[in-house]
Amino acid sequence: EKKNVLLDDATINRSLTRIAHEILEKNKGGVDLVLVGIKTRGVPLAQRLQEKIKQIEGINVPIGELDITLYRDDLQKAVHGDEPEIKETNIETDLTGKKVILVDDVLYTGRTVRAAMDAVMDLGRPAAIQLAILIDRGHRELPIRADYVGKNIPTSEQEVVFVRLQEVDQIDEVALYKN
Ligand code: 3GP
Ligand code: 5GP
Ligand code: MG
Repeated sequence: EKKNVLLDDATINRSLTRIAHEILEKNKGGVDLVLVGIKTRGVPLAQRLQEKIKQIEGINVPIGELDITLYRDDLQKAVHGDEPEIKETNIETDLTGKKVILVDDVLYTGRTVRAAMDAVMDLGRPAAIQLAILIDRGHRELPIRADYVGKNIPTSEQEVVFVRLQEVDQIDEVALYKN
């Protein structure tokens, strides 16, 4: 196993600062935005974006959470075409007319985001749904792309991107593992 550090804490922080600015630019401010983090690590990323938007614009954007995982608990055995399942939604804000920004750590096949869009549409009628992602590792199986990307990391299917965040893992680091 070989480990290759791709992003350190300073780089992650700069990426999130840039994304916060991009969100505010694209949406002409923070009004009517809702950040929705996809568990586990999409949630602290959404919180960090909320904090940055507060610092930049003085606006408190509401936050929600979605829990979406593959049916199988063994990720190594996950097969192409496996459908992610919505386990839990915790979104208190009424999404109707809002611009919903989904936030996740890694974008891969796009199936998780598709499931997240389904869950959001079930809860209301948002004016728009956008996607912010820390790492885009490629290999999409659906016509889905992110509006805001921390870093594009072309990977082989054998490689795994390890995202570790202070709130969950006591360290901020993105690394590429090769088996
Ligand atoms: P996350 O919940 O913080 O995003 O899906 C459970 C965890 O397993 C994820 O953490 C993710 O980091 C990690 N993981 C690593 N490789 C994969 C993969 O190929 N698919 C999925 N769904 N998760 C993966
Ligand atoms: P997708 O549904 O796009 O295939 O995968 C997205 C979800 O699976 C994300 O929530 C992400 O956490 C997880 N995932 C997929 N591949 C990886 C990976 O290489 N590293 C990490 N950390 N998570 C991954
Ligand atoms: Mg994730």
